[in-house]
Amino acid sequence: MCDQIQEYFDFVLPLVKESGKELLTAENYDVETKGFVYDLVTIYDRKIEELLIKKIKQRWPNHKFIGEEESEVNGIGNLTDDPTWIIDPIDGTGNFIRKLKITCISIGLVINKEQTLGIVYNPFMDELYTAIKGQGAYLNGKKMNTSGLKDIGKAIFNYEISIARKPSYYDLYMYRFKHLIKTVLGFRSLGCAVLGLCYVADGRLDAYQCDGLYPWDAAAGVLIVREAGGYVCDSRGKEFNLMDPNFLASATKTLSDQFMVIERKADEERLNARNAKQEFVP
Ligand code: 2AM
Ligand code: CA
Ligand code: CA
Ligand code: CA
Repeated sequence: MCDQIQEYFDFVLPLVKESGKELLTAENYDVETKGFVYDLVTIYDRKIEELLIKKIKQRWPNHKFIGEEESEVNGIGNLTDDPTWIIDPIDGTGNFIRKLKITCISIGLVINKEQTLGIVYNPFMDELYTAIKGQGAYLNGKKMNTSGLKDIGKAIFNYEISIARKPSYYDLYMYRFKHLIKTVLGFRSLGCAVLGLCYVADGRLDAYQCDGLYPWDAAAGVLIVREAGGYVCDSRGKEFNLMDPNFLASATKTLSDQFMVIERKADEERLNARNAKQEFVP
């Protein structure tokens, strides 16, 4: 099994790197929206995903795929026990369009519903994050570890605040923000879910949280955080679910528990406010 996963890894890695290099010279392309004004897509998102799927399918015709752009057409299928590649051809499309160099290509492989490998490449910084389950996580070939932080008061915390644009997430995000801004050392919002996770893995960030995402936003990155010694749970402190990805990824379990204490207070306040509103009959 190990040799087989290594074979998958060795096949896909150059495809990801070549696709990444193409982004470096991208100019004069159209930007479309996919239903919401903030949900952007370019020819590069589509081309990269198509290429990865085509090449892997040629080599392993039985493999399955869950990709952001093909899901627009086919929907997100159920995750089976078959080897399934989960692809975000460009994560941080908004950053890419504005030449903000926090953007990457992300691919993860899930077998028997277990995350087995993750490859993430940011061509603009020439940073390659990789992990194979049980073998650690690497940045450009060098073993990575999280910061190991255990004190929320010293944490640099990344929170994907732009998700609060979705009306169903607005209150949740605002209450959490209100409580956490007074607690953590620093707040960031990078606009790239996958690199947010990778930066927890390499210790640039201490924690990263996001709700309302999709499998491709989390597949490779969550494995990379775990292989770097980090702790990942869902946004309520329960087990992370790849097919309904909301998560808190932290340098340590101790840090994660500290976040959960604050967030439970925020949630309580939010629910009380909602109940009070509902009870008010003018
Ligand atoms: P994307 O760039 O692949 O779309 C901030 O926008 C982060 O949230 C990005 O990682 C982005 O991924 C992700 N995201 C997930 N769903 C989104 C949505 N509906 N609109 C914008 N960003 C979304
Ligand atoms: Ca997108
Ligand atoms: Ca994404
Ligand atoms: Ca994307």
